[in-house]
Amino acid sequence: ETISVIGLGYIGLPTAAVFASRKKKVIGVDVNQKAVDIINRGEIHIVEPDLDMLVHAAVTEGYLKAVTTPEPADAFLIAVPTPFKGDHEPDLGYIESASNAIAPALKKGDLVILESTSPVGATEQMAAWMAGARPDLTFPQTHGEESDIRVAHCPERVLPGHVLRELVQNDRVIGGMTAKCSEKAVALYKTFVEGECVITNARTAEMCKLTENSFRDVNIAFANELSMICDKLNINVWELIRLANRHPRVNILQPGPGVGGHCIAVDPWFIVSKTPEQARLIRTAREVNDSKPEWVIEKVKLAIADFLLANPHKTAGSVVVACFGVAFKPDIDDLRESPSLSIALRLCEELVGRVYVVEPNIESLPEVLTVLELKGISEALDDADIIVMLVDHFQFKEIDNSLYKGKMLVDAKGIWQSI
Ligand code: SAJ
Repeated sequence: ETISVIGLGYIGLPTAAVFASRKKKVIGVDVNQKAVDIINRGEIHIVEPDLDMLVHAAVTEGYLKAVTTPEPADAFLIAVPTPFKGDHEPDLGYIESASNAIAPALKKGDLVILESTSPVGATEQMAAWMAGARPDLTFPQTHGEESDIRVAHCPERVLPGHVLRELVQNDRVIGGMTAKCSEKAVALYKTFVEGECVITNARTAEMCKLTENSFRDVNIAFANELSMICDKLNINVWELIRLANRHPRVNILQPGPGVGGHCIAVDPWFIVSKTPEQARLIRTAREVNDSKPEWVIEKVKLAIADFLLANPHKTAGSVVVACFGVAFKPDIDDLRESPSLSIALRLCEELVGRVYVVEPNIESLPEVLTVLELKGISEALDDADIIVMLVDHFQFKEIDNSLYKGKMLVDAKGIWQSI
């Protein structure tokens, strides 16, 4: 049995490597020739703990190879990006290209699984694209249980930074277009999934993944809204949340500088775009979370004004602002869609003084970010007039309070509980 994984990114590559580690023959497909070359050397082009070892072993033992054009296989897993276009409309362009790319390689009896997080209806659309490209084969939308090709949606739900563990241990939602499609998909995932494989239909599986991330987004928005309310009312939101969470049925999440990453800030829009009139709370939660970076920037500007008032010998141009943390969440090096990074960049653009960033999880900034000055913790503590705490990395929690003396603090994560 050969498994082909289309899209060798943050989900596809770990999935391909885990199948290969179970001694399955895996063909990874990616349009990016550079990524393909790196993988075929037994190396990786993304950051995920332990993935390098797994890929290295899989490639050297001959279970995993990467190519740019799909080859015949028994199961095809599609793990390509599903971004949104300008007006928060999902862009299924990558799924369409992947469907058209695998179509020539399909044969009777094959299983095609969509893993990408997708708006409701995307799996049926994918099957329609494949059917259009291969009129000689039958698909579930027209031939039900008798179809030549089986199609299912099995969304991934792994947490970046813990992908290899969660791939194996999490329960998996399996949404076949028919019962046989689901059965075939369960048999495939059982190769490595130790969690339960729970069967449903494709549309419910699509909505399930969107629901999970929207649930988290709405809950984070609640915490972020509380932080802005408490600021107006002169109440410490961190203490407030700690107290409220002592209630046995209350469990409020933590406010922050906004919501980052490539899932939680995107997926709720897939629900909103399908049902704009009904999805009022989900849309508002997105707007609340998206407004938080701007709110933090205003706080920094107020802090600078206060600092200049208290230090009349200083000029705006000589003020040093240090942003602590630019990753999208604690204890990772992932800068993608990071609200703290966007705050640092905006400050850099708008302020006349200097902007330092402190990010213990990276050694150097990517070239596009070199407008920012990357500094170590102690240098930033020495030089900064204003400290903006944006990510609760463990290294920042360990900093001794006395080292902040005389600085203006803007704390979006409650490390010093100042805002
Ligand atoms: N955040 C807060 N306050 C909190 C928790 C998180 O502000 O109390 C922020 C984080 O700082 C970050 C953002 O939310 O900017 C998202 O972080 P996260 O840890 O909640 O989630 P992700 O994006 O790393 O991964 C999520 C997970 N989904 C859920 O927990 C429901 C993961 O299981 C999914 O697989 C992943 O999205 C995905 O790929 O969809």
